[in-house]
Amino acid sequence: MKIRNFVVILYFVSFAVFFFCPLAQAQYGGGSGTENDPYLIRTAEQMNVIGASQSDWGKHFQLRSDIDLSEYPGTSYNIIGTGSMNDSFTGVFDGNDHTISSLSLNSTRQNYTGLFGYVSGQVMNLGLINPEVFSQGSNVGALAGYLFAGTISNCYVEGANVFGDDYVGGLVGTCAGRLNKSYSTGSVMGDRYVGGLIGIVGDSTVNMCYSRADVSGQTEVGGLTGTTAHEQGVVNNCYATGNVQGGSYTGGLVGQVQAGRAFNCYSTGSVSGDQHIGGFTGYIRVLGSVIHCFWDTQTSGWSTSPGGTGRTTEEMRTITTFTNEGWDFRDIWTICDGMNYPVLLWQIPAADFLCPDGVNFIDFALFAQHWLDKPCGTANYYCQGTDLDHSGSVDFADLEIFAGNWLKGLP
Ligand SMILES: [Ca+2]
Ligand SMILES: [Ca+2]
Repeated sequence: MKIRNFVVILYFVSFAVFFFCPLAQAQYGGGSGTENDPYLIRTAEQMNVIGASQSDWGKHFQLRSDIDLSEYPGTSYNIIGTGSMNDSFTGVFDGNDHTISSLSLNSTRQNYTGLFGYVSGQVMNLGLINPEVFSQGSNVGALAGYLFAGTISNCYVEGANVFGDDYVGGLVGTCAGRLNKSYSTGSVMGDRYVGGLIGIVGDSTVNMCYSRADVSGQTEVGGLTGTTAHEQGVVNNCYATGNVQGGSYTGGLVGQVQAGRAFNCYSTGSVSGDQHIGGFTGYIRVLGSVIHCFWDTQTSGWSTSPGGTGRTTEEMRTITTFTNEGWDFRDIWTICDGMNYPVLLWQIPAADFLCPDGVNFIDFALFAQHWLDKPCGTANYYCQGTDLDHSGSVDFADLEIFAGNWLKGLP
């Protein structure tokens, strides 16, 4: 009997060990943190655990729902990746096309402030809605304070309210990695190196990004970035439309091109400041270059810029202005010729069938015209695109997608 009891107890102990060990990971919504089985994040509480679990900063994460962080205001949210290299987020965070809203940070001594403080891993497919970030330190961005040798792609911040000291950007404070297909809207304020998307571009490649954020600062202030500061730094196929208010070294796209290059970019925002101001950039140093770039002389209020070519609003809305300089309107850019400025192909919302830019009544009229049409397929371009889910017919499922895109993509 005794042996039998022992076996029963052993059985229960094994049972408990087997089933309760995974509770160690129950702080997340599932997964084991590997590439094939990432930790799943479903709640604000789970999101806030990551920053407190430094041993997980090299793991894989995936968002499984939209998250509202408003219950973690001030200093209560745990920033992920708090320091420099040794305290960096080196893992992979896949937002899975979800959003995180109401991130609210108020940091006084922290030197790397954002949803992520210091990133040398990957962050992708994530949207931040209405973040409020306030820091009395440097390297401040709603998504990441500092990106070092990592990659951020398909990320955005809408309605940013970002305030910091130096190296302040709507999305990323200091960018010394790769930033692709990302954008920002809202407002950004700082002292030095302040940009709508990025505070400062170091040894970095920034590709197909844009900013509509308004920017203000003291020196090195730009619609997209405050400064490009490294010989290897490149900003390719980007644009900025926000208004820029600076002191010195202030421009519609880049405050100062210290080193590196801006290539195939444009800006349209109004620019104001005291010294070294220009429609596109305020100043270009010897190691810097601006190639095939433009700014709008009317909306910027500037007929001069040390780099770029000034064009009227009408010319800025004409495709040949850009194709004459070799811009790619097949795979990278698109334009409603004569109506809108060029935009990036990747940013066009699904239901924006017709010009002008944005999903409005003109697009709806085409949708209505194809209502209940079938069959839709490759032969008729899925009923001119109105079979949004490619199901073969235009019906309520497509209407739901259309409604979800309503008014998106307006200039
Ligand atoms: Ca449209
Ligand atoms: Ca359909």
